[in-house]
Amino acid sequence: MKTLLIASSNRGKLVEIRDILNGLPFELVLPEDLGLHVEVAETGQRYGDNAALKAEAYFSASRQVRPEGLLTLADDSGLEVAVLGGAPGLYSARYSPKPGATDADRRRYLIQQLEGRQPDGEFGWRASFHCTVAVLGPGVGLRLFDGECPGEVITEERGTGGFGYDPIFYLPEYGQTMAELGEAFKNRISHRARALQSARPFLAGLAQTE
Ligand code: ITT
Repeated sequence: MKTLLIASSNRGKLVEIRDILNGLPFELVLPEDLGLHVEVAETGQRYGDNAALKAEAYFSASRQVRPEGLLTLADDSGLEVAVLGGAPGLYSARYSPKPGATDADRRRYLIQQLEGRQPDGEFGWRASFHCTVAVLGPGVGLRLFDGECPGEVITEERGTGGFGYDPIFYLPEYGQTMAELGEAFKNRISHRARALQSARPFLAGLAQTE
């Protein structure tokens, strides 16, 4: 079975990617399984640029394990809030001035930025999650796949599932936050699920090749 390296250091993402890609004939490996520690400067201006930077860095590091390198999949994602002009967007993972900030700190910081701003949604502030997945490998040129999931940011934290901004990201359609949906359902409708669903036929094709 072919190996697919999941190029991320975010545990929440790793768990979800593993679940969403379930059923594809790949052995999924994580950087830690291979003893790889890769730091990537996310200097791109778009999710696709950063996803490509991550895929390239991990693909290149995977040559330590196998000379031709491993097929590699990276994810760059973020939350865009309309009244904040699309912030935190590309900076979602770094959106708090506090050193060593946690996901909870970033959620609090986001709510602070929204204080005093008129809600533009039915329940809070209109927002959407974005994800771009990059795939790169030996003899496989870079491919990008996008996914989006619209919703609203609310001030009350609800639910314990998922990670990041999930407890304050409300989906009016389902009457729940992303953290209340449950893993299986989030992994059908999330921005990451949508990006990976569109990558699936391409990945399935690669699994057939020698
Ligand atoms: P890697 O680069 O190692 O994959 P990262 O956390 O730095 O991990 P990103 O630069 O793509 O990854 O930042 C994405 C951030 O956007 C993430 O840290 C969360 O704060 C937020 N985010 C992305 N997807 C999310 C999701 O499904 N639910 C909640 N928050 C999410």
